[in-house]
Amino acid sequence: MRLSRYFMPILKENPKEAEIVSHRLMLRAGMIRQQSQGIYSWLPLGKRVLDKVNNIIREEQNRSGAVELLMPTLQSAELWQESGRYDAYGKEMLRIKDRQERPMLYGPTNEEMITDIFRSYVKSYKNLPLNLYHIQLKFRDEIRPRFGTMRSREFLMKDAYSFDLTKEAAEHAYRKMFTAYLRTFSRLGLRAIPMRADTGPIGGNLSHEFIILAETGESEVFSHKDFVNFDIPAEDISFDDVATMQAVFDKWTSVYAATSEMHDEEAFNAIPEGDRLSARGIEVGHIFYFGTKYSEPMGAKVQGPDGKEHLVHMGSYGIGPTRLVPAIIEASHDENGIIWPASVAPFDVVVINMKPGDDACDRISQIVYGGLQTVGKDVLYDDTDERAGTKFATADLIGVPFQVIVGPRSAAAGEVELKNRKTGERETLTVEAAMNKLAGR
Ligand code: P5A
Repeated sequence: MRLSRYFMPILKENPKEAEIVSHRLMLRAGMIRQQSQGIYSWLPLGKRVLDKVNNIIREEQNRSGAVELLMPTLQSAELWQESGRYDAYGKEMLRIKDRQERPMLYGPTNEEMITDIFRSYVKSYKNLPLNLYHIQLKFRDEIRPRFGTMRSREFLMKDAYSFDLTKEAAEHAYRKMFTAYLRTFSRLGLRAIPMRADTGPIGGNLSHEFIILAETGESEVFSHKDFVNFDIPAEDISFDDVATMQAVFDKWTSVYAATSEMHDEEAFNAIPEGDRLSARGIEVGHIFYFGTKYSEPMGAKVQGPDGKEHLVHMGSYGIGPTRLVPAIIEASHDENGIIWPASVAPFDVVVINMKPGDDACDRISQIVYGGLQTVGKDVLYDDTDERAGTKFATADLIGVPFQVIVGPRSAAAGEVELKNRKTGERETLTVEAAMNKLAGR
């Protein structure tokens, strides 16, 4: 992508409304724009990051055996009247009427709708286990939307829903998602701690929030320090093996961790003082097992091996991609801007042409830009006429992992400078050496 033809509205000044660093940097880097309170557009640079986050989530959901579909944002009130949540959900639900005066709502979550899909098609235990997910916008009329897309009113959620014949099978489904979440957050460059959590309006009594530690987090959390050293389950782990999933779950729940709502002061104080972690955190995922809470009122039953009808046991599993993007920035930035983990960086490399119009600079920039694209890299080519200082500041602000700096003197000698955004390390290399180094990453 040539920067001169891209749309990346960088702000020079710090936006006044931004209270936390991720919000400030997302606005300054031209990633998002507020359209009305708690409702955002994702501008091209932000959209690239969001897509990469979604793809990692999708890969790990698929790996664990979940199946993707897409449900609508608008739902009929009838479904929610069946489950009994239409009245219970309160003011957070945006209620709408269509032209026939039929009550509709903008979905804050999809337990009812997925249960309706399930009951319409699945009639036998032979089609279980089943886990269906989608990545779709939600709306919750939060009292206090704040911190940009960290807590917004319209936000993206990956929500998965599992269906099983028995409680035991449903608990295995829960542990599969638990494992998939550990892998997902790790691939996003985050260390998330699963914590026993309150279930709120979703219901049930088994629930974990996945929390990443950050000073600006909205949740107060208490845990054992050991989590920092736990191994992340490997890519080839067997999701279908009950004992394997149980072992991952047991390990990751073996030491104390809880949010303030579930905090047990006595259990926490039993941890040796030096191993206690009392901090703030950001909830990036939340999983629930709620048994027959929805299948019972909505009549979602399958025929079991005994020939009898059984209510299905369900769980639901949420991740907030539009919250994860700022959460990643909270965890990874410096005074000059964002430092993206390679897995979600909007571009892999930015080629900075210091003097567009100079033959050697144009030629070498083009070789690097074209060559790296050929080997599958996402490359941003800064071919604009901005001053050198501005170009460097922009490259640092948007946090692309590598910068290839093409200046007139080095270009004439067939060399470029390669800068690592994270370490700040710079080295002068021949064009070929720089390209080989970047292509190999
Ligand atoms: C689980 C999936 C649920 O809604 N039903 C379907 C269950 N869980 S939850 O905890 O309420 O939300 C899941 C995740 O969505 C993100 N999230 C938000 N992100 C941005 N702004 C918000 N206002 C917001 N509310 C929830 C969080 O990542 C949460 O863990």
